[in-house]
Amino acid sequence: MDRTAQLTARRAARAIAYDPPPAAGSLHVSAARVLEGNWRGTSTVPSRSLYPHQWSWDSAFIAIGLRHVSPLRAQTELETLLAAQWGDGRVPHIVFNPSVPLDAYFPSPDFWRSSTAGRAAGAPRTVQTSGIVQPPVHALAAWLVHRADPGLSHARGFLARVYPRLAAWHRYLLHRRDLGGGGLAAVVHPWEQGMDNSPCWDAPLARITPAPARSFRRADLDHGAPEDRPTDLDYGRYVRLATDYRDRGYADGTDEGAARRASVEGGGGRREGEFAVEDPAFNALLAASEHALARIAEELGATGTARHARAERLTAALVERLWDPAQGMFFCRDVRGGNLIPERSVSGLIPLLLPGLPRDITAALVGTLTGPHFGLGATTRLVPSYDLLGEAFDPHRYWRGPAWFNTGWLVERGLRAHGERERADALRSAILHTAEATGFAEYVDPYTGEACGAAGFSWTAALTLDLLHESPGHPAQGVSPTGLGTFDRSDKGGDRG
Ligand code: 9WN
Repeated sequence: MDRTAQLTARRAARAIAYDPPPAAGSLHVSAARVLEGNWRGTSTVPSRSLYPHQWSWDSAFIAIGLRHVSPLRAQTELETLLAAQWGDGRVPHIVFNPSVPLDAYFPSPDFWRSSTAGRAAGAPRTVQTSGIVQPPVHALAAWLVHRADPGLSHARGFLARVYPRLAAWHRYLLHRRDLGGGGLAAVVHPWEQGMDNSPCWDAPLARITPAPARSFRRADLDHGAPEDRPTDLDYGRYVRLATDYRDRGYADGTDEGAARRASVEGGGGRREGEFAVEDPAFNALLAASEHALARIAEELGATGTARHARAERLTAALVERLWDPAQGMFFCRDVRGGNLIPERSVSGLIPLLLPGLPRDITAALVGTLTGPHFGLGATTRLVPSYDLLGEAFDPHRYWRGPAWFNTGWLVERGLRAHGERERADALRSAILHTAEATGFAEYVDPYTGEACGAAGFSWTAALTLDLLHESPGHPAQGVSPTGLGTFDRSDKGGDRG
């Protein structure tokens, strides 16, 4: 059967029904049990087998769910991550657990050498981390965690302690990472964007000379099926990019001083990174988090006006630089090539999360989400990570088609924020059913819901808890769907102080 016939047969076979959400009680208990099992004392591992350290955006999603079980642990999760922040403001994508053997995950601390190679950029001395970043979900998470138990938060001075770190983190992204000069942050490695193996990276990665496969040993293949994971060639390129960045002292394009210092200290040349991409989800999360940071500032008695304005500027820059009206979605921009990358990824739908998006854009995004490329409510019940009709589509391979729960959660929030209640309810219900049926799988086949990757995955359990507790009839403590309050046009100039 050719590809089109296969797709038609699948579509015909699958009538997408709306099932009511599963019973909350037992699902809460099993989700909480996953988080309990993955808790390591001050933070949570994404997966016991595959990812045995602390990951940055995982921890933000985990904290969003953990707040419904233990607000104290949720605060601690974020504080542990932020304690490993670098002097230049970057929040590393991995904080390593020193008691885990080096060969349990690759690349390990001896590859990143953060405390030496990252010295000029202000890497911490006592804790080992990676040198790249992940999407900035943290201020949003901190705000939601605070709202879950404001009394505890005030008593512990939670917001006052995390605010300066979150502000420095956003400053790093907005200044050091504006590599395209258009007001958006660029990622310098596919791992930074979080959707590692997305077809969006294929073209910019093709320019990178891969590190030889024999020069490193992949630990992911000890746990994951090779046909679901990135190829050795992809890994060779990931390793090359990370090695070059490390050898430049983790200096960014605009960070000449650090590059010079690294060079003097024997860190290698000052060659600019060959990979730089402006990604819609990364920047939408930055804008959403900037709104959340404004709320935090207001809660601390300061004004949030400038931050809200910055979030609106980011939203405008997203539209100006990454929106394609003809395709009805956002695309990645290859900063080195100067062009939009014509691959449809779930990342291009995530700006739906933003309250300040013009109405014609949100309508077009919903059209694309429910149209043939993503099929939500027609051929799929969860949001695929990549274009169902794309050349590179594969329902099982990492970020090249399967549905993830964090992106589903973001799209659900976006639909709800823009008044698409029925679609949001259906997606919420599908996420809850699938999480339960798969034992909180890392990701699933977008057509069949078949479990893929690791089981007992932390953000799947955490976001299940969040959807259970933020049920449509009972929005927790009056928090809006995005957790940001209402920032639509009618609200402008409201309580921003
Ligand atoms: C590299 C931990 C992380 C997630 C990413 C996911 C995967 C790592 C890997 O696992 O990435 O950071 O080894 O593939 O793609 O989104 O944060 O769960």
